[in-house]
Amino acid sequence: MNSPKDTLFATPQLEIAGFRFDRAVARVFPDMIRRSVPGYETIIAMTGTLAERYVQPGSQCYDLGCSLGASTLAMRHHIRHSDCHIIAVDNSAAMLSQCREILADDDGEIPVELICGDIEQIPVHNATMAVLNFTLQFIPVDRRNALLQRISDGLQPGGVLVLSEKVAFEDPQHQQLMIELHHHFKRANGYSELEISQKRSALEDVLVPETLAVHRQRLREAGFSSVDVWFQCFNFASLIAIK
Ligand code: GEK
Repeated sequence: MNSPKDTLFATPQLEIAGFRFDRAVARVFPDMIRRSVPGYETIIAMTGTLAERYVQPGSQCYDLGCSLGASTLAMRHHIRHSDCHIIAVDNSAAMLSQCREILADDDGEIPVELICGDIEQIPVHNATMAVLNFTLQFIPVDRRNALLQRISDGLQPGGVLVLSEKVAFEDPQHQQLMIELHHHFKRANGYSELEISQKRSALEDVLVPETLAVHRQRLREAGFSSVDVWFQCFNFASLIAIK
């Protein structure tokens, strides 16, 4: 997908406000996420592979924090049953309106319901697949258990949750190494030191990473019987959790 270049943090800002998913971000989002998240494109492609395997006839799929609908499109084009339904939710009106345009140009046959709303309020039922692709990290830590419990309760036995997150590490030396390697990745993708440091400040307290151990335990407590990492590059990881 061709998208305008992300230059949002290219010029010095006197005060860095907390990061928000507004129109300026929605406009450059595909470029921003591709140049910032190592493995993003692989994770999206494999979401399609997982949809092919896990989505059952007559069931629902949820893309929670859908942004411009990349995971929705991956599922839509790989689900093997025409009687399924995808529910894509985001609370950014700017993201949703652009997502709506992208979906209008897509020829997939599976119906997609777009909801501008809070994923903490959306009922989940009769699901065989749910995707939280780099979204849980924006939910306050003390509310993450409740959200995962609701998703687990709404999944059929055998259903899958794909949870992708920026993660933290207990070992301070390893944590520092992962941050440096991630910054190297961003520099190699054309971001300047100023852009990297201003974006980092904007995400402080907005995006809160946790360790993989915390994610695994939370998923198990929410009722997932099989939980493990299927993809990781530096401090970005994706887990498969089977109900
Ligand atoms: C992708 N999954 O391309 N309710 C609904 N949406 C929310 C909430 C909330 N409480 N909090 C944050 N969001 C996408 C990428 S981006 C990841 C997801 C990133 C939304 C927010 O508006 C944004 O669109 C998305 O979650 C996170 O696969 O930018 O790092």
